[in-house]
Amino acid sequence: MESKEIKKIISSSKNVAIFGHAVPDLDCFGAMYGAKFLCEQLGAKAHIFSTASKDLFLFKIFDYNKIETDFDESKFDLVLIVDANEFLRLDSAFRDKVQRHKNVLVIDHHEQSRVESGCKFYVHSEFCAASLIITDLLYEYKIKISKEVGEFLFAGIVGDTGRFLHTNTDKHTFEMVTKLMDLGIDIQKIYDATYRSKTLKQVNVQKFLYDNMNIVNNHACYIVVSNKDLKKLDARFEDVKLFMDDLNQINEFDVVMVAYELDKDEYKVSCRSKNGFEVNKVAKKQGGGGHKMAAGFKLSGNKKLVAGKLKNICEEI
Ligand SMILES: [Mn+2]
Repeated sequence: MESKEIKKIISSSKNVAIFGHAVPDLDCFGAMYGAKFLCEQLGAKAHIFSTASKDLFLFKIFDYNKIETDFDESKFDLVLIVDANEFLRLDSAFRDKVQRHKNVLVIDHHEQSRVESGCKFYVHSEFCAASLIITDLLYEYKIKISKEVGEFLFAGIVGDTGRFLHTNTDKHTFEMVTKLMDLGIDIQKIYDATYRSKTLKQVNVQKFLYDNMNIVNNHACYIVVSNKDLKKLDARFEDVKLFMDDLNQINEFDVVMVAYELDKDEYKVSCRSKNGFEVNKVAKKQGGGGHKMAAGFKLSGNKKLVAGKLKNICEEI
């Protein structure tokens, strides 16, 4: 699909419902808030739907009051999914209703492992962030970006590039970030909220992760965090996710996998890799997906069983 078609689709819509993936991150929120602005500038009303809890660090940047949880699909003539391209990646609270909708547009930067029928796709995996795709569209349509939205988009790009560290960072990333800087955005505000707000409780989670590393063949690491562990640490899985990039920075590891219990005996495994190891291939084999160096999948079973499965997966890498 061409970028000008997106403009046509949104301009001819009255009410747009915007969704991102489950367990939203900076890029997901950056893209959702940026997409809301894009829709409004093209004359459509837009609503963001998410079940994210209010006390996440994300809401030091994004306005919590702008998100809604009660989705009535009959009120919307367009559903816009950003930063995800499969229904399976959506929050289960909305998945069925979104899937039933007749008019679904997807704007994303993840590689497509399956193509949902009936949806219109604008998927470009060469982009480091969904927020960068939205930034590009805004510039292409010559829409003047507000300082606030510029900060949202910058936050999304910073999030998915790990502060311009990951290999997805390219010349285009910096070109567009320079344009966003011209809007007078406050980048320190974003960095303070994101990287200078670690609590002592979160440091205990970090300590737990370092104390519970299982190293396979001297190059792959897996860690399993059960709900019981989280309770003991008085923490949530979001606190675990904060340290994925830290673990990936350890020299000896090519691959890092951290499993955390989302529901009883249902684990989400977040993966990171470097040195040319492509973790999305591993994730795909397990029914998951993602990017080459950052991907995820699900495993079921108790802590011991999940640890055994992860050990086997790591041995094959
Ligand atoms: Mn993303």
